[in-house]
Amino acid sequence: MDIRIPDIGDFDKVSVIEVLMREGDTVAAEDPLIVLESDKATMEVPAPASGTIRSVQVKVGDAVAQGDVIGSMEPADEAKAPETPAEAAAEDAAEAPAKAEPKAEAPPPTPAAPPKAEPPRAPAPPAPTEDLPHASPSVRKFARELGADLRGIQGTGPKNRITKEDVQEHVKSRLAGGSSGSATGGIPAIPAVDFSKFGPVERVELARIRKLSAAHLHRSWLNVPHVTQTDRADITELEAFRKAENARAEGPKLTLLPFILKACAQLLRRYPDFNSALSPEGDALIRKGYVHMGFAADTEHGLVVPVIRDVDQKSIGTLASECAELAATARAGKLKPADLQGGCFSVSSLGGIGGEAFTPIVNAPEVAILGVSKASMQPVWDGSTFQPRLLVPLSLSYDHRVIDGAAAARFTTALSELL
Ligand code: CAO
Repeated sequence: MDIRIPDIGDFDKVSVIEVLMREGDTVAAEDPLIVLESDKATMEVPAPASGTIRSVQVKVGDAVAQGDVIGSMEPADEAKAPETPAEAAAEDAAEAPAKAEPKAEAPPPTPAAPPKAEPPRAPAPPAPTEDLPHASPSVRKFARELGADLRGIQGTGPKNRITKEDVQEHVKSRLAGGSSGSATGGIPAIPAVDFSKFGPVERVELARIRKLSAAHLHRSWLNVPHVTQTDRADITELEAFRKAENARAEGPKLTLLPFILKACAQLLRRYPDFNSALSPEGDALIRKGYVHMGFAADTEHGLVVPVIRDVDQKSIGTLASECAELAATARAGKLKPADLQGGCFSVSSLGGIGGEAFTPIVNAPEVAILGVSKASMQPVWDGSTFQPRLLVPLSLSYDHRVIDGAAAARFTTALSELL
């Protein structure tokens, strides 16, 4: 049977960039035979049936269109009883291509095979073009042999082409149980895009901290069913107190953060599920008898979350000093591993920057994180009139496997009252 280019969409002539079949090859239906590349993308032309390639009538660089013959094949005789001697003959023919020509012209061997007068079975439509990342023919073949899906591999070659080394690294990482940073666990990868096709681009390597936090955030995001409960706390009196304390110019500068840490610490004692972790088997809660809390600090190298020990036992002033010290150490890139460990709950404050709400990612294995946005004056109805009050938006994200919505609403309500 002739092997023809199937429907390839609106393309007139498309370049052949790879020929994967050779005369005498035994192929299974849907095996890729050649690879085409248009100015938009790449697509594979699959074998219309299982069988043996008899001739290849196309080479790299040719331009082809729908219906063009690119070769011929002898379909495997599926209907034929396995014991028929013809099968052995076909195998012989595969090993002796010179003798194969007459066989290719022979009438279909069994009625089950498509009659010669009919068009060959329509090949499956080519894979969606944008999905296929850039890689050379040999790399594609190499990846296929190793069973690696190119769509899960980030190319490091020119224009993000996937190299043989990228495939090797990917396979090594999968064998080691790691992630290459792309798709894992059946999650479809985001197709690699050659952005330079659309304009100038520049590659900037990620800082080590960003790579580490990226992997950690991705893990949390994938593992934890997140819900975010929002609320607003009236901190008018707290703000007056904070300003008065700061005006006395004694002790460390008080921002809102130490007050929030202190209030959350009390609530972690009151609602111990928030101060717990899910056991690895997911069948128990490990409740912690200590209250260590992390706070997100923005540094030029990326996000870090230093941990303050025993927050429930420290004064606001001590917490303010420790926050300032840890934030400065973080920004100097001098945190020690111990400064980042042991947290039970995290606070991410973007209040000094702006925003009304956000959905922080739970810092797993912790089970909740509080996001704090920028406080602003708002009119609040007191029963007879609107009063100008300072409200701070709170966004509590939690692991819904451990915490119910009602518990989360109780937590934010109690936090508002405490503040
Ligand atoms: N609403 C209004 N103003 C606020 C505020 C809030 N919720 N929180 C802080 N501010 C004010 C502070 O009072 C301070 O103002 P004054 O100088 O007039 O007193 C100013 O904003 C700057 O505060 P700060 O950010 O330096 O101090 P902080 O204690 O609030 O926060 C730290 C310290 C380390 C948490 C913060 O600097 C930081 O890095 N925040 C970013 C955290 C982050 O990146 N989170 C996202 C993680 S997920 O990507």
